[in-house]
Amino acid sequence: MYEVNSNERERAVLVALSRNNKQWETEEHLEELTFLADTAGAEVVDKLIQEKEKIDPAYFIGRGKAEMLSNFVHEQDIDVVIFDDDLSPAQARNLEKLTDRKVLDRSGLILDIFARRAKTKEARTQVELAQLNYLLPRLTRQWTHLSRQVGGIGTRGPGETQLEVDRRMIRNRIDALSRQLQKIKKQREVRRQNREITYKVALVGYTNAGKSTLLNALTNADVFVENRLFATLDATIRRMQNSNQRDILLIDTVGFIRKLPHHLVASFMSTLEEARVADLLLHVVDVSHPQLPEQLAVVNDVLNQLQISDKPILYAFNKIDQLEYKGLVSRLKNRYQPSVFISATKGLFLEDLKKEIENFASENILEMEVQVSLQRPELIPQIYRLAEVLDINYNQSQAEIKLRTSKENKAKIQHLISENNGPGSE
Ligand SMILES: Nc1nc2c(ncn2[C@@H]2O[C@H](COP(=O)(O)OP(=O)(O)OP(=O)(O)O)[C@@H](O)[C@H]2O)c(=O)[nH]1
Ligand SMILES: [Mg+2]
Repeated sequence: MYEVNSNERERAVLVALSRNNKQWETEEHLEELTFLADTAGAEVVDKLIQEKEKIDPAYFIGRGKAEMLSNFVHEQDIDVVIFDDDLSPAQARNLEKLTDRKVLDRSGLILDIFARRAKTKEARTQVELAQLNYLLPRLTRQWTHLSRQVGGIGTRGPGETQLEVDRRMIRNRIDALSRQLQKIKKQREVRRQNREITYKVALVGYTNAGKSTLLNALTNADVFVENRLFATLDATIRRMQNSNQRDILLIDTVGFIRKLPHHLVASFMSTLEEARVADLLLHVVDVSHPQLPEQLAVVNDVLNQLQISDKPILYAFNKIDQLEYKGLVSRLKNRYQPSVFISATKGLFLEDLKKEIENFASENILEMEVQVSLQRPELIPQIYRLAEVLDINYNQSQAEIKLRTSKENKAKIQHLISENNGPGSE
C-alpha cells in the first residue's frame, strides 16, 4: 500500500477521451480540468488523451490503454487518476482495481473542491447532500477501504464520516439534510421578505469570471477573491453605492462550469434561489478567456435549467484589460445586448455599468396611489413591506396611500387590495 503525505501535493494524471476528432476541444477541456485539479491541491504530472469513438463499458478508455495507464502510474509514482468525464460506478471500480490507485471523475473532483470551500452551514449542508447522492450508487466499490488508507482529494469533507455506514443510513442522512435545507430556505425567505422593495441584481457567470471582484468594486465589500475555481459558494449580498435614492442590492452567486454535476445544481438551488428572485441578472463574462463562446453557452444553459432565463439580462464583459484581440468587442456588442465592457480590477467603465444598472432599476419603478379601507387595517403593514410609502392620509373610512414600488409589487398590491376589499376599492 502506498501512502500520501498530506503536506505534499498529490501527484495526478488526467485522462480524457477525444471523440469526433475534436482533439483541440479535448485539450481545452483538459486545461480546465488542470485548473480544477490544481484548485483541489493536486500537481498535474501528465495528461493522457485517447482517441476513441465509443466509451468502453468496463474501463471507459479501452482495456489496453487502461493497462498502459496502470504501468504509467506506477512508474511515475502517481497518487490519483482524474477523468474528465463522469465514470460509471463499475468503471471507477475496475480502474481502481487495475491501477491500484485512487480514481476520480470530474464530478468527484468538483465535489471535493466544494467540500473544501464550503464555509457556512448552508453551503456545508448542500455539499454533504450532494456528496452523499454521489456516493450512494458507488457504495459497492471499495471506496470505504481506499479512503481510510489514502485520504486526500476526493475523500475529504463531510461525506467521509458516512463512508462506513450502510445505504439505509445514508438515505436517512439525505432525508435529514434535505429537511435542514428546507428549514434554511424558509429562514432565507423570511429575510428576503424584508428586502422586497429593493431592486435585486444577481451576478451570475462562469467560475473565475470575476463576479466577486466586481461585487467588491461596486460595493466596497470584501468578498473572497481568488484565481482559482469556485472561490464563492455562498450568496453574498451587498448594497450598491449609487446616486439615485433607491436601494440596489447586488448578490454574488456560485460560479457555473461545464458539466456541473447535476446533484450539485439541485442542492445549490437554494443558494441560487437568490438569483431566482432577482430583478436583473448581471451575466459576468471573462472576455479574455479562449473558451468564451462555450462559457457563455454553459451559463445560459444553467440559467435555463434554473428556469430563470426569462429575466432581464445585462452582460458585463469583464477583464478587457487582458483582451488581446480588440475586434472581439464590437462583435460581442452586436450580438449581446445590452452589454458593457469593463475591468473590475482596473476599475474601467464601472461607472457606465452602474448607470446601466440604475437605468434598469428606475425603469422597473413606478409611483401609484391606493385606497385601503380602514376595516382592513392589516393591509397597511403589508403595503409598507411591498412598497416605499411616500405619503399616507387617513379619512373616516379609508387610508389614501401614495407609494413607489416595482412593477412586480404593484401587481401584488393590487391583488391584495382587490382580494380583501372587493372590486372597486382602489
Ligand atoms: N486581469 C483581470 N483580472 C480580473 C479582473 N476581474 C477579476 N479578475 C481576476 O480573476 C480572478 C477570479 O476572480 P473572482 O472575482 O474570484 O471570480 P468569480 O467569478 O467570483 O469566481 P468564482 O467565485 O470562483 O465563481 C481573480 O484572480 C481576479 O483578480 C479584471 O478585470 N481583469
Ligand atoms: Mg466568486
